[in-house]
Amino acid sequence: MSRKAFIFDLDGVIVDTAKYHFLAWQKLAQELGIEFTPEHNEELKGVSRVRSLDIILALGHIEASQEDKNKWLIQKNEDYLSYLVDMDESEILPGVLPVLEFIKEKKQLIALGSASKNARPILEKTGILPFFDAIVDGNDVSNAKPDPEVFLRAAQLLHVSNENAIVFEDSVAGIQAANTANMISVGIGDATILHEAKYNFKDFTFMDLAFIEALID
Ligand code: B16
Ligand code: MG
Repeated sequence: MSRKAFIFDLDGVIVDTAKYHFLAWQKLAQELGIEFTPEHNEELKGVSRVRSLDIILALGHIEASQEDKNKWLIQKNEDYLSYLVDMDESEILPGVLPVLEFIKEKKQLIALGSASKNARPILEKTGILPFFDAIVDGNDVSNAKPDPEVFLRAAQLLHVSNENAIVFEDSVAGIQAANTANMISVGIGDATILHEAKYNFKDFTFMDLAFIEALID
């Protein structure tokens, strides 16, 4: 029996950082005179920082120089990081810790597969960094989801074949990336939106540990 790699997305799966991304993007949008709503924010989930700014500028029909864009990207990230200062283990989404603990108990492997360039400090602050055997984040990949690069790299680092990898994702692009990589995709969130996933759970509290056990056997 070969070991399995359980690959977790970060935002929307382990922690809800979307609310902080929203506040930081909204502040910038306001300064630029662009209306930016929670509905717009949904479209930024799992999307890289650079691409997110392009989407927001397009909403306001603003064409900007690279210099301005770089300045706004730095400003947004500084605002975002200010919301993370007090982050601790209480921000881990319900049901995640028991799943991480169970996977470790069963001597299986755990990786992170996130678009965020702030993934490491978030794992550190929430105290779950030691669970991870490999971390692949926005600093390591050049192709964003739905390109499978982030998950392929994680499986490679763990020396696990793609068929033996299981991906937990809350974004449509992430589910598509997992499917393209021939990995088992598990949608966390709205099953209607994530209908391309092989399995679906509203959140980790709806996931029985028997589900994880069955994937290992
Ligand atoms: P950063 P994930 C993604 O994280 C977020 O969902 C997305 O909203 C964000 O723009 C992206 O990370 C980049 O984050 O600005 O921290 O580099 O869902 O892939 O874990
Ligand atoms: Mg996500």
